[in-house]
Amino acid sequence: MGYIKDLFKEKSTALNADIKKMIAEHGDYKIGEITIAQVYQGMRGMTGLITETSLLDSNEGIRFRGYSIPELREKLPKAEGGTEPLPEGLFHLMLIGELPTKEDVDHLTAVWARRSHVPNYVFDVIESLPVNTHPMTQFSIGIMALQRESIFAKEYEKGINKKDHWDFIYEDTMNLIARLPRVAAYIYRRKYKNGDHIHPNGMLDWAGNFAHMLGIEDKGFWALMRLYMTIHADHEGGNVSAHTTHLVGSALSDPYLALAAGMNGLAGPLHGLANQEVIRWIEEMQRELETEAPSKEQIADYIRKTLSEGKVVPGYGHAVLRKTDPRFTAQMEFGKTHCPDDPLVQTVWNIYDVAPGILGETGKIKNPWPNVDAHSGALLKHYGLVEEDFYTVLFGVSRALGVLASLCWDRALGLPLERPKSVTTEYLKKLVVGE
Ligand code: NMX
Ligand code: MLT
Repeated sequence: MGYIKDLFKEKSTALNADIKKMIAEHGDYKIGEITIAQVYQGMRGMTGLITETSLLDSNEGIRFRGYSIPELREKLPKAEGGTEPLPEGLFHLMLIGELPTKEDVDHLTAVWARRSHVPNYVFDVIESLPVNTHPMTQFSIGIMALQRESIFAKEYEKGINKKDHWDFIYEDTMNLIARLPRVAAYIYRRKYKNGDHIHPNGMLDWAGNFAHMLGIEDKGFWALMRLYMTIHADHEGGNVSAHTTHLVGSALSDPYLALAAGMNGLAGPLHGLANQEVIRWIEEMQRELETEAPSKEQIADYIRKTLSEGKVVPGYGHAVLRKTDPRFTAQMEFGKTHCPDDPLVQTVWNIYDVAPGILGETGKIKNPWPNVDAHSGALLKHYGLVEEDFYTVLFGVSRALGVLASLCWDRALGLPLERPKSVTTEYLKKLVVGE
């Protein structure tokens, strides 16, 4: 048993005991009330899930096991000569609950490199799809094809003790995370580079190797990938991709089935696909205004036009956040260091200067501030990753770290099948008149 697995067993056994005690002593403690409005309005503010890996504060943003993004950029181990955190370190933090040492991170890099082989039949399945199939669809199908490799599914079929579920979910998690960059890079090179594939380099870290397999050797891009893979990994448990992975996993569907389901949610334009939509929206604005660098006045008019057409301004707003997303700020800081003169990056900053005021004026948009997706595409374009319909796949590779670490916790804590109650409007009508 690898030592991170031993550590996880130790931590989860201890938490299991704490939870049993909490339920025994405080099981009836009320943590909120549910209103009819909440039931109709996407369950906003309704606490109904346990997710150990991260916690969101609506004003401050995400904290991973108590650490904010600026803290993680400072404290997580970095690649040799690198400036950004290695996502392996974030995974260790989410799974174990403690900051890793550089040795812990190197261990994970080595484990994932060793487990990263993707069987050829997975590539055959991807090849059977028309090349113009959306990359997120190819990604989800690639993960589904890999499901044949699930150790949990095979062991469950043989018959395993419920106490051991976590062990096989952990094994699948490690194998799946190790394989995802290869699947994603394969889709990228297939779709945009005439199938001219690049072999993995087993000497590189997980994100560095992913950048290498995409075919971008600029070390600034490798740094961006390490930051990108770290900041997109988790956003507590209620977001669509995390919640879906957790829900599907609660049926004891294995990590491949659960992650593919989560990725299908991430592929929606109100969730992860917004990063693609942001770039398309900016490019449409540039085309319409016939300028690469629209002025703030022109941007303001274009935002008003978008709103008047009943469309959303992609990259702005959030279901929970009520301030600028710290993931946006981290990317802005990266841009200020690495590409302050890039016209597209500057346009993103100009939008940031004018959009919140206009969105706020509508009086109905609860959060007029930018989210993570408002910035990422401009940085990717800067380094030559110009195919925006691939951007959500990058988000998905990163998101796997958080949702699969959580799936390990779900099974280690023995969380049951998720099955909330639903009612009809007719039922509520009778309820409010006291029938
Ligand atoms: N542009 C225009 N209208 C908006 C926006 C926006 N950026 N954000 C919210 N609204 C509208 C929203 O559609 C709703 O309209 P209506 O009452 O007519 O149905 C109204 O404002 C109230 O919505 P909120 O309660 O502020 O937001 P909600 O929690 O329902 O939705 C989002 C959150 C993220 C879905 C929403 O802000 C949005 O559609 N943003 C643009 C898409 C986006 O950037 N998504 C990425 C989120 C981050 N991620 O990666 O997942
Ligand atoms: C996310 O990263 O999942 C998004 O910000 C959406 C959310 O938290 O609801």
